[in-house]
Amino acid sequence: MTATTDGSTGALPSRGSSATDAADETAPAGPAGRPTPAVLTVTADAAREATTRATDYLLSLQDPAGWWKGDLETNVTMDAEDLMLRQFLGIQDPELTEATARHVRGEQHPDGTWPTFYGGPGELSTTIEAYVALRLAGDAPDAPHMATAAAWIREQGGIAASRVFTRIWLALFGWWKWDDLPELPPELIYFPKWFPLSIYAFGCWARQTIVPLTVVSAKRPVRPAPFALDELHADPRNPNPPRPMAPAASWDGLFQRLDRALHLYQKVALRRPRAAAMRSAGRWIVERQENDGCWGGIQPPAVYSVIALHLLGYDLDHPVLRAGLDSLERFAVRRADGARMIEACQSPVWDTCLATIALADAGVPADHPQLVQAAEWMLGEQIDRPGDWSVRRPQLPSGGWAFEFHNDNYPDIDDTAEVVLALLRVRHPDPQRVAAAVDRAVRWNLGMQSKNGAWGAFDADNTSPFPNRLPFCDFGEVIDPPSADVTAHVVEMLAEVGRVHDPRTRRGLAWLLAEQEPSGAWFGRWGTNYVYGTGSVLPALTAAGIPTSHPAVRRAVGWLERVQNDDGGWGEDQRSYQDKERWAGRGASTASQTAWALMALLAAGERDGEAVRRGVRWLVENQLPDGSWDEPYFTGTGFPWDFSINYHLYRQVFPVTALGRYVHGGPGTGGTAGALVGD
Ligand code: R03
Repeated sequence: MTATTDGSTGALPSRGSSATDAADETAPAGPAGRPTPAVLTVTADAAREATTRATDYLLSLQDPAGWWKGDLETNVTMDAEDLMLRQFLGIQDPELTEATARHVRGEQHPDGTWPTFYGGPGELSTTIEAYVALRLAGDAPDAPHMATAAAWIREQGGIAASRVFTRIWLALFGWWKWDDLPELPPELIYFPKWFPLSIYAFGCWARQTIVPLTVVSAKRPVRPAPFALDELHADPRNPNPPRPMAPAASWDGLFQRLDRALHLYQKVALRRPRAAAMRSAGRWIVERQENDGCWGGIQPPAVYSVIALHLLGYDLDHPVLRAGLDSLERFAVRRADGARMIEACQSPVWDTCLATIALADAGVPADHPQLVQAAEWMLGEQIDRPGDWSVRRPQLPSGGWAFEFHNDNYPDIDDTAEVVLALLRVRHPDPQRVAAAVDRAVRWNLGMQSKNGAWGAFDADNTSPFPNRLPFCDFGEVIDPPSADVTAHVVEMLAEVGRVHDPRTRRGLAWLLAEQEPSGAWFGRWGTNYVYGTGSVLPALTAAGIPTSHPAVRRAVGWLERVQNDDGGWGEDQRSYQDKERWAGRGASTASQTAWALMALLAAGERDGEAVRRGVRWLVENQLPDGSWDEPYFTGTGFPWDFSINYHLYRQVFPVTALGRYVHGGPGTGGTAGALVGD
């Protein structure tokens, strides 16, 4: 379906004078191998044409059911763990194994390693898990690609230096000792919700993963594989050299000694109470299985829940395990060459609300059938029952949205804010229904505000300092504290529903202003990194009435201008999470990050500035003939540095939003949208 971007005959309303007097310049070369227009003058015409092509492309991606969903690309531990799970359960499938192995092989670097993001360095645990997967697929240890990988693994310290999750997988096959892993007692399930190490003190993803792992850790299963992994030890004679204990007076030292005590307890634990704890954990797990069989819409709880329930006696053909295994198979994506890639999770709600905002801001009419269909689908996804979040908010009525197709237990504040912003942009045939849904969502998000005035992603006040101290927690984040990007999305939502003066909005705004870094940027928790944080916050500030002349806005504009690349784009490498001095705002230009910077600058009133003109030109020059953009770089964040995501729709939806706002103005450019729902 081809849409003109403003529903008229295609001639868009002329813009202000600014973009039409852009100097004619010969465009520098675009991406290698693609013809660059002989002379590209970035004028309103070029931007408008690019917007129309991109809008038509994005519209063409919508599913007939009304949603959008881009591949959610992460790293090969997802694929490796799928093969290890099948091996452990004895449900290997030769065709699946080979298709998965083909994907894993294809991601290996020439130096034998596997990275966690495009262009990133080899990562030890990822490389170990990929190596094991290929051994399970039949690759010989003396094959060149395997021998190179094994040599690198040994140089990095071998299995002993890998993360706990990796060593848990290896312990399932006897390749690592359970005694050489941190304890996770199933009695954890009994801790009251106010206890600092209650399972509700953990982020929701960690909670859903740890509960099943307490069962696995107590059961200590070993199902030997048909080969050893001695080649992965730095010293096979001493596979697990003793690690120095931290000083007893330190938190780490305390928790290491607690772990030692738990190891002793594991040996003497009374059978009946422990069995009762494991049964409680089993019930907790089954109660949280989603309608489609998954757990939390993400891979880790699903794989560990299937293993835990199997160890508790559930047969593989038990409806719960059948549904669990089927849900994991739905995370498999077949690439063009038949290779099979496993997604860590899926993002249809997130992709659909972002696509709707993009298309509306790019001039697609508010009553365009595809936007109405998207709104209809989103309305059907609103969650109307309590989840784990209600442990901290027992009186709060539900009304949020989750990230995935099926994840009623764990709606998130970010998706809820963005879905509201999307719904406000669509003229739905039943406006009362939309208003009621928006009202429930706004009340839920307001109710989920943390004590400090800001918002986390899945829970309120999920800030306990203790979970991070556990020896088990050596990967990713295990708590869900408020972040600038989520808080900004909520403040922008509150502004657009007419709650600018609500004291809770003002507290969120005050928190954002206090969170600004000395550089002028904001940290990005769920997107990479400072460009994402700043791109989220500036539109929120101006939507909430902060003038573009405000010092905080001016400092952010200055930072964005300083980090703009010579080619006019913006990019920020994952290394920004490791070394902010060197990498904050630095990296190869990408479509999504260039768009985030433009969204920030447009919100700051910089539409006529040089930085915006150069950024728009970068998007125009790097757009492909079909209206899309390439983006091999990972610009999404699961866990800073540890787990990066390439949301395949980001490279489309954000450039459409940025170009749309450049061409049309409107929300996010200092303009104000109509308030649908008042106080
Ligand atoms: C930006 C969007 C809005 N946002 C939604 C973010 C969802 C991001 C994907 C979540 O996927 C996960 C993958 C995971 N892996 N490992 C863990 C994990 C969690 C979520 C994990 C890490 C440590 C522990 C438990 C699980 Br402990 C691969 C709000």
